[in-house]
Amino acid sequence: NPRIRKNVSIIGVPMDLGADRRGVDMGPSAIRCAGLEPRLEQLGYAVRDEGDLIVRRAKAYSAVPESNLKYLYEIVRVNEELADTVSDLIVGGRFPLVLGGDHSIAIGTLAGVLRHKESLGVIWYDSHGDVNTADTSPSGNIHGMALAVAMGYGHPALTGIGGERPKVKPEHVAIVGARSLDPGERDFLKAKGVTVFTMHEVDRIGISRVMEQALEVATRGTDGVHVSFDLDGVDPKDAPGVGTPVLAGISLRESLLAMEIVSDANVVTSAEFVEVNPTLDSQNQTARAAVELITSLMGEKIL
Ligand code: 4U7
Ligand code: MN
Ligand code: MN
Ligand code: MN
Repeated sequence: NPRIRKNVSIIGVPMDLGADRRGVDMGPSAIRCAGLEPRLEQLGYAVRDEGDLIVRRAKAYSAVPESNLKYLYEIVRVNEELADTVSDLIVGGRFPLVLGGDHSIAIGTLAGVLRHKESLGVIWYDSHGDVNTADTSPSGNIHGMALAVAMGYGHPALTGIGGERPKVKPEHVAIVGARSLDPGERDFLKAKGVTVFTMHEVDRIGISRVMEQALEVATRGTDGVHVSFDLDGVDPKDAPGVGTPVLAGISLRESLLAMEIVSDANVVTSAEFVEVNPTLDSQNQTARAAVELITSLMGEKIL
């Protein structure tokens, strides 16, 4: 897999401030416990675990509810650190693999990658759109705003993370698996021209054609593709350990095929796997699913 670098760095971000349910901060630990590092080593990668960033507890902070952006300033601080970390790893020739944590950490990951890319494609695998802003969000939870921020929409404290750098362009984004969009998100996605493969398209044309088309969107005119994988994109039967499960989703089998198709395209520059909540899981099933999805993305073949 030539685009994916030989040297992989795992970065844990035990963040749960962007979501209402506590517990997603334990995601990085659960994914490590499911055997991520040895599995990547078996694929021939030189893996370095960079450990976890430090995230302060929710109790120590005010949610700043009047701005409809809960825990704004601690989320900004962590994402600035994440952007710097990811950027430094890329400079050092390493592939950044970020483990969440809630999806607000995509803001920092993408900000770090975009210091090195003029034009980055994004595959956003999720049951949600994550394109709310403070004005449209029904919850004030920043994990539901991360993709909008990455495209440059939202509170300046969020869109400014990582400093001056290109933003993700709507025409280079493909959302896969959407089945829960807020009214303001529908308007936003249509107005900006973001490509959305909802469950309707997955059912109609199948996951393999969806992924081929998503790759077309994310590679046309770009110099790399970032995969942002929210485990709630997968059906809750296969991934029950997530904070905001949405029924009738993409099966784990289809999701593994999706990652294999992306892997075969040799375009991936960076990835994150987010929203695993071990407190809602059973037998670490969702973290184990995450490990299978990661190894598929990183080129594992059955035969
Ligand atoms: B996730 C929601 F209202 N849209 O904004 C919101 F339904 O990263 C959910 O995809 C956001 O898990 C889910 O709060 C964020 C809600
Ligand atoms: Mn998400
Ligand atoms: Mn989601
Ligand atoms: Mn373009």
